[in-house]
Amino acid sequence: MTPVPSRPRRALFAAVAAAALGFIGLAPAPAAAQEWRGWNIHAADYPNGIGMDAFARMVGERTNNRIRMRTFHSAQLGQQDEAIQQMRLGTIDFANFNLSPFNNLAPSTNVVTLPFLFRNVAHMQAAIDGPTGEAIAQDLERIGIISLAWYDAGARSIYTTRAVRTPADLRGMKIRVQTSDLWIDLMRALGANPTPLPFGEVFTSLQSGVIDGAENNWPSYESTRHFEVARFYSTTEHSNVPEVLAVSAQRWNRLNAADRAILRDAARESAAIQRRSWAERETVSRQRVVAAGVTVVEITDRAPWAALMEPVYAKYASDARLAEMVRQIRAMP
Ligand code: GTR
Repeated sequence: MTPVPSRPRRALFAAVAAAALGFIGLAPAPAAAQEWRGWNIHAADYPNGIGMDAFARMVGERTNNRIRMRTFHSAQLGQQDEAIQQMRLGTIDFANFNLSPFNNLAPSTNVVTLPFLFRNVAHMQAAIDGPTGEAIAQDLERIGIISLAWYDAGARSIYTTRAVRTPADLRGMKIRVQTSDLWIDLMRALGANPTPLPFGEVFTSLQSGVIDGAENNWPSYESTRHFEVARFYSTTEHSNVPEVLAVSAQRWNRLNAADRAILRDAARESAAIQRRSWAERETVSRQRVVAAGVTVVEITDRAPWAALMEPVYAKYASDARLAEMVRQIRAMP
């Protein structure tokens, strides 16, 4: 006869059985769980950080935490050029990058960086969400970067330590640019002295007089506090270069189709969140810097600026494939 366990022993039995069931049924299989490291140049409360955190949360929820993503904000894992290299090597798993730092690596990214190409942000979005984006995704895949969605970055304008109203005012001024040949040539064509520097060095370089200005959108100008040292913002709106939410091919190649679909969907949904947050932040950032006493130089006639860009188009958009991409973008309604 099997002895019936006494009361305390029955309770212990039940507890052990429940714990075992709980372990089998609920806890994710430790061997299958992946920890992904994400790179973000901006602070967590910047629209891109909000988008990336939403992406990570959705992927965690939808994979029952088999893929656990953590974003390291504020360039904790290095500056953008280093992060791109790390992503190609597979030591960073996902990231949000501006497309300009890819200009020398992935030719089609030059197209969306080109000055005065897009009429406005809606035009840029329509292009990047369509065939232009597909061409760029193919080029990025060739260098080990898988594009999942496109984030907004608004329009970039020039800001300086003294007022700039015309290209003539820029002559000889040292203006920081991203590390890209196109950006160097663009600034040269405007008559300035281009100075490539990592984003994280712009504030101190402005402060110490190493540079006289830089160029960026309202949210970056405000969040980095560059406005405290470069007090004039000229609304040149010379480039609408967008950004990518991407994962390392090293990781991507090991995912099955179902997980890839989860990541793609979550990335697209995160882009909708980022874009909404972006639109709000642009207004808020502009208000903040104006309240802090920045002089906004409104550039209403961009024709004299655009006219100087001919050599940039000749150099970066003359190749048949890229010229065709430019033609298609211009022909968009
Ligand atoms: C910001 C962009 C960053 C970085 C930065 C820069 O607008 O979001 O990824 O490219 O500009 O100018 O370096």
